[in-house]
Amino acid sequence: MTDIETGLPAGRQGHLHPISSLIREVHQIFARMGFTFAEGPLLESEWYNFDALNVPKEHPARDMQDTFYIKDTPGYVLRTHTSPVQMRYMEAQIKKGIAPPYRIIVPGKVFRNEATDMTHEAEFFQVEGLVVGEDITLANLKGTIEQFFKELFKGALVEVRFRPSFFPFVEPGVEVDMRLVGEGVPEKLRDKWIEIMGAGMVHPSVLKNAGIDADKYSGFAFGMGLDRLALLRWGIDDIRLMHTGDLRFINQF
Ligand code: 2U9
Repeated sequence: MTDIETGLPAGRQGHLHPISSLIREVHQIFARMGFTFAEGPLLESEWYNFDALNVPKEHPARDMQDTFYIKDTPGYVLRTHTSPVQMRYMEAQIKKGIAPPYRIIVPGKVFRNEATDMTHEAEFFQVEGLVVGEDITLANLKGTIEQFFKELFKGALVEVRFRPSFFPFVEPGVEVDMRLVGEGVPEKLRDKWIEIMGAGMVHPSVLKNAGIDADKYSGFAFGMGLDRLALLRWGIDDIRLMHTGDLRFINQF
């Protein structure tokens, strides 16, 4: 017997890494809400990674301690978030003469120059989202995020709350907490508020940098760490396991 998708002998066809299967699941949920998928380069210009996103020149995130700069390509960095992809997407749409509404979901690897521990890695995966249109509000953001977690943690009652926060590319910015309630929720997670993502209304300067009329259009954006989401989803303790390629870990999925 051979596997119909891979042509490999049954039982030898392998399986998806937990991060890959999570990206697919996230994509499917957002696709049902009308989002499409976008990707972009890992080596990114400082303009798209920082300037266009309203991150000031003297911002601490730009420090050598936080960002990997590339000697051979001055002015380029290993992207520290997937946000430059949304920037490139909006710009490309405008150039093609396609006005909002836009709805995209952007998963991908990002890099931070930092010490690793149980909950931090120098390379990790993010998924970000962007919606731009007329009369888009914080209420649309809340509804979208609630729907997403409801579908991701099926069988649990999901509550979402916002706390005010700051990110240069959004105004207002919020930290998003999630709480899972119900019998089916693992003891470790049940009834606890968990900080799960950052989000906010796209800063008007960011829309303008993409060539969008910020008086006519508004938008929301959100970002979360996929590795952290995978830890929650499957009750994994150490984020570093995600990138070891250790088969004793991988084969449990
Ligand atoms: C555009 C405009 C705005 C994306 C956003 C966050 C807040 C955020 C972190 C969550 C955990 C990154 O993986 S993490 O460390 N992200 O808090 N991300 S708003 O905002 C955008 C993106 C693109 C054009």
